[in-house]
Amino acid sequence: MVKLTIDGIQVEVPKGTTILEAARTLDIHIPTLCHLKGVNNSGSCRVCVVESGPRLVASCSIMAEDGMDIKTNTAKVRESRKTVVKLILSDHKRECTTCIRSENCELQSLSSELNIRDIEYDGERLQLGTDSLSPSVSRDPEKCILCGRCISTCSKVQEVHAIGFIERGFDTTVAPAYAKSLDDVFCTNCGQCITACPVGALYEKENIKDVWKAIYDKEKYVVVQTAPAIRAALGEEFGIPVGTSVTGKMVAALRRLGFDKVFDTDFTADLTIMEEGTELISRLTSGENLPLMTSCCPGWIKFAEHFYPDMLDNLSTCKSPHEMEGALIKSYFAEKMAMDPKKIVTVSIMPCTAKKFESARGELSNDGLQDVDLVLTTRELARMIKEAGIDFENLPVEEFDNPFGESTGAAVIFGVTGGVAEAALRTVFEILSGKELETVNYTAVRGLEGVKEAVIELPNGMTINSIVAHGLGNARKALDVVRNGEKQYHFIEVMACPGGCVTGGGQPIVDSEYRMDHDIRLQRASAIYAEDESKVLRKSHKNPYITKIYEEFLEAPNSEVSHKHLHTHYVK
Ligand code: HC0
Ligand code: SF4
Ligand code: SF4
Repeated sequence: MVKLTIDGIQVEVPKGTTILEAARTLDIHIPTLCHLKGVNNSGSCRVCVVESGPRLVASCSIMAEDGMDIKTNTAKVRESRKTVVKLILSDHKRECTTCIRSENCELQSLSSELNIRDIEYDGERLQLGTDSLSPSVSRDPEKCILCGRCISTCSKVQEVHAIGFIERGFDTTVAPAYAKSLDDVFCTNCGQCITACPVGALYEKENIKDVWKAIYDKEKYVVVQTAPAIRAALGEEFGIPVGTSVTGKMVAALRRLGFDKVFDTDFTADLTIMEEGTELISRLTSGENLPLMTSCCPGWIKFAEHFYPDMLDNLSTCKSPHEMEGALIKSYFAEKMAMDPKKIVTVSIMPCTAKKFESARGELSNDGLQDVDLVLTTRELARMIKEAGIDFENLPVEEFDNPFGESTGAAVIFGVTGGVAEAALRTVFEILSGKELETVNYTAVRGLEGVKEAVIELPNGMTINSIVAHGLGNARKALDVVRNGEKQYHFIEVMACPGGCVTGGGQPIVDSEYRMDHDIRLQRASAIYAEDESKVLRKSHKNPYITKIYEEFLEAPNSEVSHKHLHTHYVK
């Protein structure tokens, strides 16, 4: 332990605690900008400076030491912080009223908090233009404040290294090497850089106008579906606490926006378990292409295509659940409604920016029609609800439409790391053993450890070895073990985003100050697990609508019809 004084108060903290963290134990607020807990503590912006004796030091990166006398709120400290923020603002494209991050911008809040009213250094600005070629992530370097939070996320957490600092001095900017577009480099479209960015320099490619246009078009029948993780986070955009599930209000809001049907991606998550579970059982029997790797995360798929092309045969051939649902809406559902599938527009609300890229992939289509036409992130949906003047908090609770509205607890946990593995194990155990599971929860695959292992012993003596990785840096660690033949596994779940889809690149952006004391991955996951626990049915194979769709249309898991609509292939 070390003892120090902060603003005249004595405090004792464990060795290795930063001055910033030590101050927080006394409820002393020090503003930050480049700091992002667990990701970036470079101390480069100097907003968090405090006085330590005669020196000003960056409290986010300097450790507390015995005998320190720290002052966090002197005239010198305040002036220094103001100067730093004014210099950042002097080179910033200040269009706050129309900025995508207006009211959710850390620079805007900081400027207000420091009572900055005039910027005496206003001068030359970089004129670089926006990179909007990627179908998922747009980049406006004129709003970038060079904090490096996105770079640390892409390099240290995701280990993709798609972006970095380029050029020097005044010309420094954050971009892919040689100032290429994000569309021209090995970016996985995960969008984790967006949720790390404190300002409006990185944001999703917006498709709101396309969706309004489809809704207004009288000739079109517009069908929406929502991913498991949306319900666990959408409320945050309307001031509802992090970790609150808003499923019924979300359905009500979508109806009021004018969608003709409101379906749940959870239905096809259950269907994925039937298809992928059957694939696992047949690979376990034949011993071929093991381990089976999950295929529902498009960030992970693109990462595998770029960095592990030798392992693509291990991927499940299942399309991701929302793509399966899109395909079924334009076939099974269109047939039931006696409707021309060309008139149907399928819209997916996803916590994910990579789903925008995925939906445009040529192979995710049938008879010349894309399975999913448009993808909106949770943030874009919130913007539409606000634009329509809907009072979200006071909406009634409504139910999804059928035939794609019923789901089990196994489906909703897809939204959190370990969820796909847990859902698959619940079903595969019962099918292979012919016995009812006594404990439904597989806790070994839950939680935030980067790579989790679970060994499932079946009553017939068979063993299934699984691993679960979340975040692409962790995926690398897991895959390298498999590639080097160090260990044998049967099943691998990978989700590109740390925490899984609940903290996907399209989810509401929570500021770095809140994230210092709360882990939003755990908070949103708890909303998902509570929804699972509240369901009467918690295993995918028990969903009666799943039984029905096999009887009426798909025949059997992995049948020829299901392959036509529900399966895909990969690009080496
Ligand atoms: Fe996910 Fe999904 S669980 S990838 O993270 O499988 O985006 O929420 O919708 O499709 O179901 C995202 C979330 C989905 C899909 C499902 C899977
Ligand atoms: Fe890196 Fe993901 Fe951002 Fe692409 S989207 S630059 S891979 S963090
Ligand atoms: Fe998208 Fe989920 Fe994959 Fe993140 S983990 S890229 S949100 S599918």
